[in-house]
Amino acid sequence: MQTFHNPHHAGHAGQQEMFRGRMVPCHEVPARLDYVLTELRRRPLGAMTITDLTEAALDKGIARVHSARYLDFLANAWDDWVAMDPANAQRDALPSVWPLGNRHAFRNDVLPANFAARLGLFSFDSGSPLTSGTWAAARGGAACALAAANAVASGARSAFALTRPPGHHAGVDFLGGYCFLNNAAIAAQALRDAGHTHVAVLDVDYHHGNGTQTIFYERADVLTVSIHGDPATEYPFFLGHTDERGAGIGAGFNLNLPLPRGSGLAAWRTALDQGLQAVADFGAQALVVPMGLDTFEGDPISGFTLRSEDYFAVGAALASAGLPTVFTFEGGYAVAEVGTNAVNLLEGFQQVA
Ligand code: Q9C
Ligand code: ZN
Repeated sequence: MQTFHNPHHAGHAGQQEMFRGRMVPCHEVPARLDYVLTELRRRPLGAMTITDLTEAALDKGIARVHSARYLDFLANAWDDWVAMDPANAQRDALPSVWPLGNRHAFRNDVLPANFAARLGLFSFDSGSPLTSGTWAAARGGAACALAAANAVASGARSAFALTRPPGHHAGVDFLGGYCFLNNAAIAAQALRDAGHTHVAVLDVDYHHGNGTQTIFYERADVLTVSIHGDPATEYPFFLGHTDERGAGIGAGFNLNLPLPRGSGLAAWRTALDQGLQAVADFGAQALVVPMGLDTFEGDPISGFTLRSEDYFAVGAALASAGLPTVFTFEGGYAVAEVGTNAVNLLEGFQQVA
């Protein structure tokens, strides 16, 4: 399994996130990726590569998923933030005002001239700091996702996009949940564009993959499945329920498998089998796995109880789908264990594949 890793990831380094009325240290830190790289060097699964995708190919792949208005905002966000106040150069950009979504509240069609308002327009939480290196890091991650999709489209059994910030909470035109560009969606769309007629996304991060769900919600060519903490009590709260099945021609092509906080391996594996059955029934030709390791028992912000050794079986079950598979690195905040857990999953996959 070839790994594409992102040399720009460490430029995205938030200081603090808002949590219940106070600022707390960021959970989504550069060391997360370093632990995975270190473990992959100790237990190699294949070549480790930095992608040499052209800027033009990268722009094209990103624009297949995200809106021009949002990309323009992201590309200029840091400069606009500093232009508001030179002292902002020392502070992360975080939103503090939002337009809501219902049509009897605020408008979202008029682009505010004020950057703080624009930041709110394109965000859904105050836990996702935007920093000087965020755009380069997010772009580098999208490049990894595209390179991984290209490798799989060219015949590789699997490929791993090892990058941060993560992506599965980002939508067509919004950031949130530590995510800016939706790497998994970019990979899925690239697989479609490479000729795979049916692409499935099976999201195993602890949190519902709201961005990916909304991106493909009205499409029948990309099945989205997510196993996650019940949004009644767990982030991102406002999406991820079982009655969200897709809309229009996409009706029937979204499957949510929420589990109560506290769920362990047995319940989780039952959900995984349901998800894999849906992928098989769909007739998927390729699979994208947004790979969050925040289902781990030691995760500081999550509520499932998978143990490190359980991830071998998770990887093996994913391999049993028998599909060309792209993995994207998503959550997992038990920093010292995230490398072991990620490589356990990928090694479990590779041993069966
Ligand atoms: N103090 C991903 O796993 N809220 N995103 C956490 C904890 C945000 C998780 C609050 C969680 C986002 C990619
Ligand atoms: Zn997560």
